[in-house]
Amino acid sequence: MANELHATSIVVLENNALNYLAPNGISGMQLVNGSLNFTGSSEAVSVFDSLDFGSGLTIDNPGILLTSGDATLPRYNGVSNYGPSHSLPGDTDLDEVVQTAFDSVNGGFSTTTNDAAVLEFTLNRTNDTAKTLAVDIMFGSEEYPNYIDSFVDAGGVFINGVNYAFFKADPTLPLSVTSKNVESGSFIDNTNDTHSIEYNAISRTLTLFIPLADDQDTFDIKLAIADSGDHILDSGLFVSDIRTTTNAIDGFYTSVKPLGTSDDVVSVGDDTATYFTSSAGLHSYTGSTQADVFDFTGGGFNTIKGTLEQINGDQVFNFTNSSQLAVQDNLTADMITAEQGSAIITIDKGDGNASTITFKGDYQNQSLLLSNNGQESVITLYQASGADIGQGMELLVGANFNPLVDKVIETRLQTALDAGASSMQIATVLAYYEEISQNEMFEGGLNPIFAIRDAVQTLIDNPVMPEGSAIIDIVGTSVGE
Ligand SMILES: [Ca+2]
Ligand SMILES: [Ca+2]
Ligand SMILES: [Ca+2]
Ligand SMILES: [Ca+2]
Repeated sequence: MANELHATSIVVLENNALNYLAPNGISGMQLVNGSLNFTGSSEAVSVFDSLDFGSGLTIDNPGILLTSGDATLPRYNGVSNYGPSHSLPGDTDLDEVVQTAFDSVNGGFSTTTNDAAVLEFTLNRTNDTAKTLAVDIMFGSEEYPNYIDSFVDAGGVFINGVNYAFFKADPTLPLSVTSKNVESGSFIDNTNDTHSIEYNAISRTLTLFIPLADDQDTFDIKLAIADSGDHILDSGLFVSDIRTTTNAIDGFYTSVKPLGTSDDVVSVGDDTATYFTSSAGLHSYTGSTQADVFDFTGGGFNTIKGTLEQINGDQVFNFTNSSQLAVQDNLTADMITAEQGSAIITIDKGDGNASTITFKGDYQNQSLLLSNNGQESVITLYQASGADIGQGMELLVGANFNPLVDKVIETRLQTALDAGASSMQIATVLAYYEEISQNEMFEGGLNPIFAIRDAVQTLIDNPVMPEGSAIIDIVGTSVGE
């Protein structure tokens, strides 16, 4: 059942772990028969279908929780020191992780681990299109806040013996309760029982992308967690949705997603590489100064907002007519070049700091449209397709303010569509509609029907291509993946 942690036996786990970690299989990969092996106490592992810790902290897919103690722990923070001893040994790979975490802070505490829970298996690559292994993880701990830098329990995700699980893709920030991790904002405080889990602090969901070496086809996966210094106060590693991607992305990203239907989604730190996902609605996303990923395959109307520094190195998946890039700068067409091979957009103001952002995919026969209001320069795809506009209408009409209003909107939008309004223009009306439909009292006697009618009329009266805008061709012939 959803939102529950279920006990499991080691026998069942060793037969079924992949049914939780990858219920639909792992594309391009095959589990090596008999390779699944669990080491640890049976109490230290549980399975789940999905988890919701409140305030947007969710794990949406099935997965496995590995802990250094009890994996069916309470779903509230009842005590500050939860976690049994199993008097079991640690793990040598995790010893190394703890030593790394302790690097400059070891105050004489032990750097050996105890009560390890380790799940291992081997995957064979059966299709070269599998370029990257991706996995969602979350780390929680009782060692926060009283034992920061002293009893630094540790978690790891190892591929062929190499740990890839770091906050901010920084090898000095492994999954552990160190002051560096706390100061970097990697933990969310739960000491006031804000989130429905016993751990005193948890991370956000982190998405790890591990590049799969071209010259290898066998990959040993090891998921592990352990206490350090003693055997008590649990830490836990939630693992979910192991999959491959055909895109060669690598790195460790903090995952951020919209929670409502019109959110301003921001990276959790200015320098935290972030993996943004989208959902239905009208959202903006502000990335970090690191190379972020914007994955809009979840739909919606999506605006990437950022300075040239913030967008540099970023990658966008599914940038469509429902997407726009709003650069917080005063750009002219002569500063922008766009090349095929995905759409690789380079912005160079001539100050020696060129910025590049890539729209992944096939952008043959497409052009970009630049609009500039002096402070903000917006880049969209030039041609809006009827399908996207139709989707916008559906969203708008589906808001169900009341049947009469919906009918008026439908008619007006059809007129706008016939007049060639772009999907972003439709989205602007949508935002306006949502805003006023959320107000119970319409200030100044504003009638929503007439307001919407006027807004749509404005769309119809305005040319599709705003004055002062410019078209930028995406030059070259190569096609991106
Ligand atoms: Ca607790
Ligand atoms: Ca323990
Ligand atoms: Ca511990
Ligand atoms: Ca960035």
